[in-house]
Amino acid sequence: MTVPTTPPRGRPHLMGVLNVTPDSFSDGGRWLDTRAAVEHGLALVRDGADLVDVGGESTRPGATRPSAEEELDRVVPVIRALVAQGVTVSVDTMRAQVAAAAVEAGAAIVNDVSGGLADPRLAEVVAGTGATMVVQHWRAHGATMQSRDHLDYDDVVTDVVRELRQRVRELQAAGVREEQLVLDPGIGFSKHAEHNWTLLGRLPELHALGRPLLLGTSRKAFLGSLLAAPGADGSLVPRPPAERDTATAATSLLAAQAGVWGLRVHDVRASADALAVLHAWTARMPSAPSPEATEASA
Ligand code: PMM
Repeated sequence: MTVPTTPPRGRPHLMGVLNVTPDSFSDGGRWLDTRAAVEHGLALVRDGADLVDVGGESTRPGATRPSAEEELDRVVPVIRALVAQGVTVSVDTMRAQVAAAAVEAGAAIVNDVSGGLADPRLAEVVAGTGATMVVQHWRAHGATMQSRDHLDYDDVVTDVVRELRQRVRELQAAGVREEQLVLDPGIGFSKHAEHNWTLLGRLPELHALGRPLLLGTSRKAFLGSLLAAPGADGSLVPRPPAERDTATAATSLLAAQAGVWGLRVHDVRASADALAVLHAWTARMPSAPSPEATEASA
């Protein structure tokens, strides 16, 4: 199943994050039990998620990888149960074996943060199943992604665009159709805060790649450092992940204005609210089509 390139209701797709992991940076361990994970997935949909992204491997800096079996055990039962309830599911995996089992269980999207680099066989799975694939900019696994050689850019936007273009070419050579691809600059993956802000400030250059864009800013460290405040000893302490949702919703609003296809967020409700405000506001601007026309075309 290919997911439409035109987002619903005239706003970006909201992709709710469901990490079935013990160690993700903001919600590790909370949804490790299958039943709790499925309930949380359904709650994300009630909050306004159009897609639920189920992941069994934490990609945070320094994370160690689970085995393929562990990853399968975590994600497949959750995907199957959510699909049975009519949810559009994406699987957040870098492994071909997991992608294949997830699509078999009903996932519509393969969200590979490595863009097909970590496991070259993943492209064959995507080509063979016709699933949508999110191709994220990536340079290395969590253990080394923030090492000095992986943070080396001449110009972060030009370099990310070039590396993503190369991925698209290689995936097409492996049989994936261009229409299957959604691209993602990989906020926080081999990037310092300044790199992340530069990418966000220059999104039109990423749009020039000609494919829909997904962004994952939710609760990430660059927001924590933006909102840092002095601690008891006077040194700056980053805002903790669970207190970054208002800032995340602000990025969602700005990214929607910049025309992205999708937003991957933990707190779906906050971003859905921000997008509702944006829609109500811009629909009444003199240059906008009437709100009724936008709704009719959605
Ligand atoms: N970020 C994380 C995990 N998966 N997928 C895409 N496409 N884009 C992202 O930015 C992204 C991702 C890391 O965040 P998490 O540990 O909170 O899931």
